[in-house]
Order: sequence, then C-alpha cells, then structure tokens
Amino acid sequence: MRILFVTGNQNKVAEANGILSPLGFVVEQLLIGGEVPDLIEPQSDEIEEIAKFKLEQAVSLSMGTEFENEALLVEDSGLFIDSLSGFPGPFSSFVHETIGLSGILSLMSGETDRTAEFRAVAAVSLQGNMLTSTGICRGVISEKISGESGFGYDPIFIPKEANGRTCAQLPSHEKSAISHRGFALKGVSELLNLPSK
Ligand code: ITT
Repeated sequence: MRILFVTGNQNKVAEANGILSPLGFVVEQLLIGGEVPDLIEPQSDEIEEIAKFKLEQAVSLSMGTEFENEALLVEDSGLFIDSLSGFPGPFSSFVHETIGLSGILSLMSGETDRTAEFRAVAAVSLQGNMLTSTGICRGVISEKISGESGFGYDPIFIPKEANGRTCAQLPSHEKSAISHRGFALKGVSELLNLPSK
C-alpha cells in the first residue's frame, strides 16, 4: 500500500520509508502539481492538534486530484526539554531555524537535569477515517554537538538506549528502532492493518 507523506522534510520521508517498507508500505512525498502543498501550521501547544489540523488541510487539497483516495500522512514532531518546561516543543522548527543547536546548548549551560524527549504524532487519513499514533523517545541533551547523520536536533540528543551516542551518531536503522518517529509510524501501520479499516 502506498502512503503519501505531506511534508517538506525529505529526511522524514527517508526515515518513514526505512520504517514502513519492511511492513509492506511504500512512502512517497506528496506533490500536487509538482509542489509540496503549502499547509498552514496552526499555533497550538499540542503537536497532536497541529498534526490533525494539517492533515485536514491536506485532505481538502487532495480533493479532486488523482490522490484523493490514497492514504495521506502528516507527522508533527518536536524536542521537549524537561528543565525548560517542555521548550522548544511545538516551536521546535522555529527555534532550530533561529537560535539553532548552539542556542539550545547555551540555554542548557550549567544545567544538570538534561533529560528530554522527542515526540512525534503521526496522523493518517484513509477513506474518510483519521488515525493517529504518538511516539516518544526519552534521552538527554548532550554537552556538545556530535555526529553527522540524521537532521534537526539529532546532533544534540542522546536516546537513553544509545550508549551515549547522539542520534546523529547512529546508523539510520538504529535510530528508527528507538525513535519517536519509529514508534509513531509503527503505531499507525498497525491501525491501518486492522481488519475493519
Ligand atoms: P514538516 O512540518 O514539513 O513535516 P519539519 O521539519 O518542519 O517538516 P516538524 O515541524 O515536525 O518538521 O519538526 C519540528 C522540528 O523538530 C524541526 O526542526 C525538525 O528538524 C526537528 N525534528 C523532528 N524530528 C526530528 C528527528 O527525528 N531528529 C531530529 N530533529 C527532529
């Protein structure tokens, strides 16, 4: 089954394919008229609300196109740092583009509680139904930027199962086995496989 991922982030598409292709799905980026659909990102404290709102927009945009009967996927994710009361959370994209990784490390300077989590909410629409699943990856914020792979906050996030390595130091299959995206996407794949769907 093909799933059309509504995202501007090619890294997410590649990770989603790595996670879902062994489960029998093919993930492709949704392009309408050759362009990534321009979705409004609502202001909300809840990434689940953001994902659902964006999926509703994507469904509307797909109406009347060749994609209207296909499974559409939106995924909203973010980094939630405990000692910063969950910041940057829903503002992760903006914070990454503005103060960046070094800005986060500065905010954490001298902080001994470095615990944090990545969260992802995957929302899929298929034939009028909307299915959602959340994935969480607990870990800590590193003291320095390390690693070359992955994207976004990967060079400063050390998952608790990763033996001290940041996500950017993990091969992609190792990251996906423990990542927020891995758990969220496996969750929706199970819902898509339910006999009633
Ligand atoms: P779309 O909204 O177009 O899907 P995006 O990159 O803006 O793409 P998000 O809003 O979901 O995606 O991501 C929020 C921020 O969190 C953004 O800066 C990402 O780079 C970062 N992020 C999300 N997943 C991540 C991951 O697995 N590893 C590192 N950073 C991640």
